[in-house]
Amino acid sequence: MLWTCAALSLMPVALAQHSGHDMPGHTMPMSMPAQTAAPASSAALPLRASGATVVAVPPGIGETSVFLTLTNAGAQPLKITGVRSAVAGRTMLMNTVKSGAMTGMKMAAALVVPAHGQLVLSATGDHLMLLDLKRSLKVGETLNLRLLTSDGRSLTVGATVRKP
Ligand SMILES: [Cu+2]
Repeated sequence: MLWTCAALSLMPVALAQHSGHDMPGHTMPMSMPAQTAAPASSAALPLRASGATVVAVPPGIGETSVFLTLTNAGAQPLKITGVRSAVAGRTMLMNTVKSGAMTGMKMAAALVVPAHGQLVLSATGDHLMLLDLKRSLKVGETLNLRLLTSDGRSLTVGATVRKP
């Protein structure tokens, strides 16, 4: 099933819609609780993040979207299988999908950064979501996000809270 995601919408009420969509996908339990990350390998990921942005939402809104560009300098594709943040009780990876005239989003098990390539997470495409926010986010503050890969490694990214 598809549902709308205000982060993807061109409408000015985007944020209110985003926060309001308590659709089934958003209430599903995540595959891993935040406390149990896979043991990290010592080898650094050949992965670089840029432009990491957490969309600012009004106080009391419990969820938001994350956009960034990931560049993989390695010869193997890298699968992002999760994201962790101290400010979010739950997180999701989202695919943007089109069904006829409708654009919506659905949960993804993984997002792939191609070998020697980029994965662009944006307001008009695939993205990450932070849910069950534990506090209000301040515009301009930097939040640490930990991106988990399928091989048990992780990349910590500083993401700035910005107005859309
Ligand atoms: Cu979304």
